[in-house]
Amino acid sequence: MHSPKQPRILVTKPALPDMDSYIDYLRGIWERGQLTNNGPLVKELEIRIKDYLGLKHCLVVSSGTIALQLALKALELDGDVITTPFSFVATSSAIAWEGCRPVFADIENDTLCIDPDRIETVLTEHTQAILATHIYGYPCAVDSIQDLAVKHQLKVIYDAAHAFGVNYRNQSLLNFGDISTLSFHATKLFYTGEGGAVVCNDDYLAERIRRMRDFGINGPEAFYPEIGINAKMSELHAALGLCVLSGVSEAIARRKAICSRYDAALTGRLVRPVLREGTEYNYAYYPVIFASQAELQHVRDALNEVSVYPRRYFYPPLSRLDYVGQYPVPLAEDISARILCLPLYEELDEEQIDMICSVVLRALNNYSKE
Ligand code: T4K
Repeated sequence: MHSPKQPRILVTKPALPDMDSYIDYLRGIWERGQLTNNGPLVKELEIRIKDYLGLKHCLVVSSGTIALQLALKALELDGDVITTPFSFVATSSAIAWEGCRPVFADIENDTLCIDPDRIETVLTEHTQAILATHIYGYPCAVDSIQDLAVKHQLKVIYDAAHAFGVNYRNQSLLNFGDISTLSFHATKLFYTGEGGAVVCNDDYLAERIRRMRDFGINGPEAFYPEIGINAKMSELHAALGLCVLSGVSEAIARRKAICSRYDAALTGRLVRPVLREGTEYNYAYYPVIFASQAELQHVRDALNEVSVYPRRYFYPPLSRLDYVGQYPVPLAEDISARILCLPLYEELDEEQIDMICSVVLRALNNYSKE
C-alpha cells in the first residue's frame, strides 16, 4: 500500500524549467500587456520550433486535439478517414467531431503503427484520407502510406503527438504526409502546459490554418473569408514553451540514459515494440509488452504496491468506442491488452529505475511459478 513517506512514481512528470527564466518572460508580457492573439512570444516559439526541428511551417495552437481538427478541416474532409485503432482517443474523436467517419485498419505487430496492407483492405470509394499515429513516436510506414495516397488520391495526416524531436532518415518525422499534428500537453516531452501545433510544407495550407485558428479572420479589418475557430495559443503558454525548448535536447539525452538502464535490466524478459531502421528516437515513452493481460495485471499490481504507477497507454483499442462502427482489429485488441508504459521522466534516478526493474522481474518470476 502507498505509505505517505514513499513518494509516488507516476508514469510521467514534467521537468519544469528554471522558474526565473519563466518570470523573465512574464515581465515582458506584463510590460507589453499583450496576453494573446498572435503575440511576440507565439511568433518567437514558432520560429524556434521550426529552426530546432527543421520545418517549413509550424502553427502553434491551443491543443493537440484542435490541431487534428484543424488538419481535417483544412483538407476539407467530410467522408471516410482510415485510422489506427491503437492511439489516444483524440485521434478517433477528432475525426468523428469533424463529421467524418473513422474506419479502422489493424496495426503492424512490431511497430504497432497502422499496417499499410490492412489500409488497402478497408479502402472504398468513400475513403478520403489516412490519419495515422506515430505511436509513442515510432514512425509509421511512411513510404507505403504515401504510395497508397498517390494511388488512391488520398490525403495523409500524421498524428505526431508523441513525435517531437524524432528524426527519420535524417529529417524530422514531421515532414512526412500532407499535415502532421503535435501535442504540447504537460505529459509530453516538449510541452507548453496545454498546446499543440500543425506542421506542413504547403504554403497555401499553412496560410489557411493560420486563418482558421483565429476565427477565419483575414487581416485587421476582421474580414472572414471562411469558417474558423479559436485555437490560439496564449503568450503565457508560449513563454513556458520557450523555456522548455531550451532544455529539450538535454531532456532527450537524459531519457535515453534512463531507457538504456531499463533495457539493460529488462531485455530478454519483456518484448518491446520495434523502431523502424533509420529512426533517431526521442525517448518519449517506454512501452513493454507482456505475454498476457493477466501477467501485465500481476506486474502492475506489484508496482502499485510500492507506489509505482505505470499506465496502460493505450487500452482499450479505439475501435471499441461507442460512436464508431465495428471493425475487426485482432492485433490491436491483443497488443492493447498486454502493453504497459513504465515511468519515464528526466528526474527518475538510477535507484528508482533499479527498484522498478527488480519489482518487475520479481513479479514476472512469481507469476511464472503460479
Ligand atoms: N493524439 C495522441 C496520440 C495523443 O496521445 C494525444 C494526447 C492527443 C492526440 C491529443 O493532444 P492534447 O489535446 O491532449 O494536446 C494524457 C494527456 O492528457 C494527453 O495529452 C495525452 N495524449 C495522453 C496520452 O495522456 P492522461 O490521462 O495520462 O493524463 P494524467 O492527468 O493522468 O497524467 C499522467 C501523469 O502525468 C499523472 O500520473 C501525473 C503526471 N502529470 C500530469 C499532468 C497533467 C504531471 O505530473 N503534471 C501534470 O500537469 O492523459
